[in-house]
Amino acid sequence: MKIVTCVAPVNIAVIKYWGKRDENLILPINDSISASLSTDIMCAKTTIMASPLLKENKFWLNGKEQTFDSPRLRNCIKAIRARCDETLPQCTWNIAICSENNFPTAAGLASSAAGYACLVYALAQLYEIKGEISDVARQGSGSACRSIYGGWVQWHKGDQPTGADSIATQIAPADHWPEMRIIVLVVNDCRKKYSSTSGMKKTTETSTLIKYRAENVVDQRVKAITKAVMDKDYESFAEITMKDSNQFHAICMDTFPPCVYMNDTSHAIVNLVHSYNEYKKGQKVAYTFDAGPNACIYLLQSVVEQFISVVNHVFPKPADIDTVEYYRGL
Ligand code: 2P0
Repeated sequence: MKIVTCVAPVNIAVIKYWGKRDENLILPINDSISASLSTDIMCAKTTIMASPLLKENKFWLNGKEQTFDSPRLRNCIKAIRARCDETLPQCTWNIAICSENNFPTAAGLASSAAGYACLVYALAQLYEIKGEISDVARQGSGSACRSIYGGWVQWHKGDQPTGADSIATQIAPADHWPEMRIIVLVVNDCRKKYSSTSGMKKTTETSTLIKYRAENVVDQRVKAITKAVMDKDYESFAEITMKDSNQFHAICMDTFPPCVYMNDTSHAIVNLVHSYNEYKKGQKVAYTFDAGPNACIYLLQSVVEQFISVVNHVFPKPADIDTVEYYRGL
């Protein structure tokens, strides 16, 4: 019998992934960039047991048994097994997978990213695989390839039809910018109305703006934000982050029928951030929203205390926002 346990981080994109050029291999139409959060607050944890005594493969997610026939799960296992030394005994044994997230699943907090990254990393440990695995995590969920690494991470869209070059690389480790913090303002922790997968499919089928973004906007933003991260230039970083979030949601609105992920509270947070930045005479706080209403706020440690007190003043508990849930360095 062999047992492995791994944890993987949640990542929050600052240049968004939205739209695939290949649905099966999960190949994106543009590069994306994210930061991975520290795993001691928000993470996925997966334990896998391989044993000759197991009669069949088993999978539990957050304590609930799941079927083993999800094509994405099967693709990940198949791709990892293709890289393993078949003479290892565990290659012939059935496996039991137990995964859990310590944060709301499918509330736009990248649960599938951390979950698949963790699963693929744990499988790689189980089958003693060395080398690149972000391309396998990508086949579980696109954004999962970025959660294979800590710190600042770029997912390169790649050019090859096989997806071999559609991988993630680390731009800088977490300790490169130790003052950076992320606050997640949990507006709503229900499951989202439409999944990212179906939303982005509808976008690529119906939006004209998405093509403009992929061809004319993203590459230049990737270069500029990479430079901002490397130079620790917060103001440039903040402006690009907010503009990219806004463009992503504009494209969601350009989808037909539209994918509406942000709600009135989300927009109130946007207004609050801009008012705060105007008062401070510079970009001191940056929001970004994924496929849900929750706000992720990137800011420097020196601003955290004041900004949280402003949030608590404007959204007193227990009003629209449940609470300021987490804040943490990368
Ligand atoms: C991102 N999102 O870059 C963007 C921003 C949501 C909004 O990556 O179909 O769950 O599994 O590849 O990875 C969500 O997309 O979609 C996502 P699939 P995934 O973080």
